[in-house]
Amino acid sequence: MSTTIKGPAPAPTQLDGSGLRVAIVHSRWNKTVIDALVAGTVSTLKAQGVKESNIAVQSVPGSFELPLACSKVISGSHVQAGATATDLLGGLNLGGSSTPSLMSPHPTSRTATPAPMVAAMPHQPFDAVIAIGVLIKGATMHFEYISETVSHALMRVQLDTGVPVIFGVLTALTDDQALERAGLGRGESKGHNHGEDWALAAVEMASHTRRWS
Ligand code: DLZ
Repeated sequence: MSTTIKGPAPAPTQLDGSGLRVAIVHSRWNKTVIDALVAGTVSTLKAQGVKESNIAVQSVPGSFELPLACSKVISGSHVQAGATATDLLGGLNLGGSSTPSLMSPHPTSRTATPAPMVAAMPHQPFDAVIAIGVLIKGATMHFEYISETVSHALMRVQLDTGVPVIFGVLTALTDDQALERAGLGRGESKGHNHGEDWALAAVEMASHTRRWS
């Protein structure tokens, strides 16, 4: 029996992602969690019919870089052949029993792949972009400033461009909160991988936006 009323209800109509192109832009801070979220996102996109060849993955250093990267990915102004979802997943840590502390002073030390730069499909527009980041509160005000700035900026990108930008930025107060939201919980329950919800939101919003255009 369900013990919570939280969470998204299913879309009212059947989703079909087979004709959609979706970009995932993710940060590399707190990489254990990022890897799981990206993997959950990609597998749900594929389960909704999005072709692997129509999923592009771009990494950036931290969450603060997400809005500009999303904007550029949408405008197509950066063009560099790069990683498809498959390439990227080959370098991801998708499981593993031990979960070290997520915090690290140097984000590149958590980078599985050396920042493969996008874009699998230059010159082709994306129907949706999923911005994925993991902010974990530390001792300073950094978390508050970045969380607020990035959420506002991502909203601005989607309103300015008309392309759905899915908010896949976890703002966690503890490591455990972040792990649970990536299905990596250390307790009895592993939690739920929010990447799956973000993929569903991307397919639904991309479909709506095509109809509304
Ligand atoms: C600097 C920083 C810190 C302290 N924490 C995080 C974090 O928890 N999650 C995240 O995505 N990024 C973090 N960053 C890096 C910033 O987002 C950004 O990459 C740098 O300030 C450079 O602009």
